[in-house]
Amino acid sequence: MASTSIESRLTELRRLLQAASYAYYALDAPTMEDAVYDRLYRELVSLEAAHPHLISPDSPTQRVGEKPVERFNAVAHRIPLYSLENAFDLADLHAWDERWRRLEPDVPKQIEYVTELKIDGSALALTYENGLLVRGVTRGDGVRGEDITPNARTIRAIPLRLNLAHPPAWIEVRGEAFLGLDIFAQINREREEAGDALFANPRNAAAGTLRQLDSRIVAQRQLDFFAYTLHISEETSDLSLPSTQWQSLALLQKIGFRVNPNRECCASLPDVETYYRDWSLRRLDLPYLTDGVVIKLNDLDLQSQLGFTQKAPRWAIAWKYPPEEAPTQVKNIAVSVGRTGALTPVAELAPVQLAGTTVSRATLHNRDRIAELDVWIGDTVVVRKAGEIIPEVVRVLKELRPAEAKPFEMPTHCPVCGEIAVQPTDEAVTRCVNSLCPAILKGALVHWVSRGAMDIDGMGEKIVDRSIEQGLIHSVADLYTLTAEQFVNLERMGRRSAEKLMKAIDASKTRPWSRVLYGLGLRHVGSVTAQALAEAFLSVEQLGKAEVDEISAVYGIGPEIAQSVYEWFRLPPNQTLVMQLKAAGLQLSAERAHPDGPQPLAGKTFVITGTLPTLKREEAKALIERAGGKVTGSVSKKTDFLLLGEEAGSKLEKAQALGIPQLSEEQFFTLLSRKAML
Ligand code: 0OW
Repeated sequence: MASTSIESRLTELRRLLQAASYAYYALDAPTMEDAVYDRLYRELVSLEAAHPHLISPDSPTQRVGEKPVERFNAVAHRIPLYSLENAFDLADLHAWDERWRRLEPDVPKQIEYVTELKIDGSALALTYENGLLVRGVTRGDGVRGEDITPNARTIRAIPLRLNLAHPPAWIEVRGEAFLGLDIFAQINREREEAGDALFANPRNAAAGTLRQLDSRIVAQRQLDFFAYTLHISEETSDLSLPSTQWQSLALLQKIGFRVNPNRECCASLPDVETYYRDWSLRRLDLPYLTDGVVIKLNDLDLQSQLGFTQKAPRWAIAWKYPPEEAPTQVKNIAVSVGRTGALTPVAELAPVQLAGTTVSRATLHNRDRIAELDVWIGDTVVVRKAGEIIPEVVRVLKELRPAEAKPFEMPTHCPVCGEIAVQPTDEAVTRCVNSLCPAILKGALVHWVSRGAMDIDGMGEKIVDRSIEQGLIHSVADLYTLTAEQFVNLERMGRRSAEKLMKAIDASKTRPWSRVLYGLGLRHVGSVTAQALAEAFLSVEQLGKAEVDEISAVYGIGPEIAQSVYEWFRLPPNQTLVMQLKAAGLQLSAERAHPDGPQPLAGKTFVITGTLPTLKREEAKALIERAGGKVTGSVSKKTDFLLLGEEAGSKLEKAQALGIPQLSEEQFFTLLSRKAML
């Protein structure tokens, strides 16, 4: 193609893709099938790859950075990013109204208020110059925030270029970045699996994600965004200065932003109250968290006359919804033992309706919390679920304590294995430290076979439980000495599935060293940390010999993790475990222990998508596995290559988003032969 026609094709593709994104995100009215979007996106990617000098910053392919940044710079907001005064009941709302009216007594009684749902996320300020996104800054302390532009660019609901033919020199847009409830639950499931701490609620998860140094992780988290404030430097032929908040919201949508649709322009405070009451229940069906209603005087001139207090605008107020709380009775307090041996007291409750769900258990966290609450078995307590997905006991209604109530004592021994439980001095948690404790062993096994670790299909929780109960397994190494007969003897395990399970266990021996390290379940060592450690220490011997400061010298590894790793390798049962795994032939070093023929793809994970020119998918899979590689069904940050055929699906976009290299079949063969010659 001649360069002009390439340029015009590139411009056309970008325009088509941007229009489709605008319709999908800003108007909530998709105009293009995903498959069509994928095809155009793929064409744009390959055209840009062939002509990198023609890539423009607003191209949809430029949303994800290549590698993590060291840190974010602090930036002063051009206009402070204020917070909001709170109202907790109708009286507070009227008090606010009287307060601002005392400052502007000439304002007529009858004026307009705009009501917006208060999104429970993290505020973000975006700057556009000549219509292009140039900066994204977190709220910070309201005066200065962190410049997290690479992360803002990954948020699909934030346009890289404004939908304006003649944009003003400068536009600033503010809004709330947030995580939908189902995305939030999925992120916590992944963190649970990775042994990382859970996010307490979507707000923390959004704020934490915005400040993530690696924008590829941000891109995976699918942050969303609702805009609510617009500042412009001057009018242009296609952007007139708004005179009300209502017009501002409409303009925000027009120029390319997602604006919350559940907004209203109310003619009086009683209408505001109606809106607040209507949404107090309806909001529980929304796919994102809200914690109140933001009420703003609609007239922008009046807003600027009223101005701001030290911390918030005088012309707006947040009428909060009370956290979801309900009283119920504590029937019993049970202690569960988690994968890390932590003894967690849980209140078993009389079932109660809370935030649209039936709650019958609530965490009591640890011994200290129980003492603080002074909760007894039989007490009536108030349970709360205000955005935190795990309900918790807030307070005890002591005046309702029945005569038969009994105080609860945290057990001194593990309820599962009977060994002494310890409470490290600097921790609130009580922990079982017997690495052979069935509860710990069960957690260790479930973790070991999980997808992110050794990925052993067919070893479900039931089989894990039965294998432990019947004394077949005392450590994860025992998996590799079991015979099919032993599995067959587990009730309801047929010969075929026993054989299949044996194959899956055997196949897990090719998992790379980093996955084995992650599978061992060292405290604070999630999958990302394990990868970093395995790249820094190429074998288990190297890591086992390393001093704390050598370990903490690895990028992203803090002293706490380093200490935990150092101590783990000095516990005799763990040293025995490592020896057994080595004897079983697992990958305990980055180089392949016993290569049987060339292993040019050892430790590499592939995803195959689309129809390859000559190879069938099964053939490609066999080639990869014979060369020591692994094939998985979905693209993730653990994927090393995407083997790309025709009519590839959305896996391509995800690979793009994660910066994962794509290979044509031809490049794949070259890789096989080239590496084989190394
Ligand atoms: N969270 C929200 C929201 C909203 C700003 C304008 C000036 C001061 C507050 O949905 N819909 N509208 C505003 O208006 N702020 C909101 O959230 C605030 C921003 C900073 C702290 C709160 O998250």
